[in-house]
Amino acid sequence: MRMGFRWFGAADDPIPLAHIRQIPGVTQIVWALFDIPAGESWPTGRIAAQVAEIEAAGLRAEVVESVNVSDAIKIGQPERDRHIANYIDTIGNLSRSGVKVICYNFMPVFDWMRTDLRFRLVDGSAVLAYDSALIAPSAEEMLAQVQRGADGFLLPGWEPERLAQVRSLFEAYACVDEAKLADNFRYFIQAVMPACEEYDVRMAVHPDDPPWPIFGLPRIVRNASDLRRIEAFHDSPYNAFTLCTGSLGENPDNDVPAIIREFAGRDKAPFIHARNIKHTSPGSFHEAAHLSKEGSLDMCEIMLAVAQTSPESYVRPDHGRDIWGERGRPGYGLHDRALGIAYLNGLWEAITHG
Ligand SMILES: [Mn+2]
Repeated sequence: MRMGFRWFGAADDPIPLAHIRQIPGVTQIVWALFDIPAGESWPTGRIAAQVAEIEAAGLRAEVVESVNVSDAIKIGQPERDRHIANYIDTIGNLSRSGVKVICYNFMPVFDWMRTDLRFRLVDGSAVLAYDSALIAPSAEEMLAQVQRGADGFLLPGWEPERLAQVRSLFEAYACVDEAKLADNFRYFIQAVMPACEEYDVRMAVHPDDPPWPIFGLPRIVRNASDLRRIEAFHDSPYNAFTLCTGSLGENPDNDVPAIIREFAGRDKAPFIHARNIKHTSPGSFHEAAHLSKEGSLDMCEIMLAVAQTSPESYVRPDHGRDIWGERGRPGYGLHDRALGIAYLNGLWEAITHG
């Protein structure tokens, strides 16, 4: 297990690299250049500067999350070929700075959805929550609701300039059903795979969050059978998955340890997001501390599956709670993610101890 921590860059993340370096076992920063719009190429100089900053702090920068896939690629618009050429450029540029894994998603319009970014647990901590009864009647209202809850932080996947056009985005997706989205996904994967294989950079698609359709938009990365379909686009370790235990686990029908065993067992899981969630009612959940008994997922069984099938995978805690008075970017504070890492380290040591 190579433990990482997601970081939003010195200008936009209140957590200094020096503090992350002090969390036992963390060797990797999971990073991105958040200001570059989807569809554009990431310049070599910008990449090298960011990697140098991370390495100067005594950490490594082998996992990027995310290089976003443009809506034109997802929709299948004419400019997709230019965007794919830029994506291929980015793959080559990242490889020259030592990047090994690119996490991305193939969700239309919304990268992820919650109805409450500060849901209070009984212990006074705050977490991200999704209550199907609280989904706003329109995407615009939902968007406003989420942005109000973000306290001015830029949320990954919720770039305001893109979402300002949410209505026209919905219109553009009107002709994209599940089959069309899957066709466009296949087209993208088959186009980038030669570069991934040449440059030794693995694509790792993140599951849909939540793993069911929202606002009538199709979702095609929801469960094991969806992952098998994506795997068949191009069967190679370079066409792989970010197995996010929380996103997959939000649907109680998904057996998360079994999914890890299946796909990591075929060397298709270079990156794991470890997160616990608690099911509340059908279609609803809130996030939880990493400890198994605080949520609905068996985190020990999950780490055992990783240890037995893919012990070299990159792992990061996913979202954490807001605790101890910290008021950070929702889900991405320091304290509870550090606690999550300490717990995952403990599970790992117990599981792998000779
Ligand atoms: Mn995740």
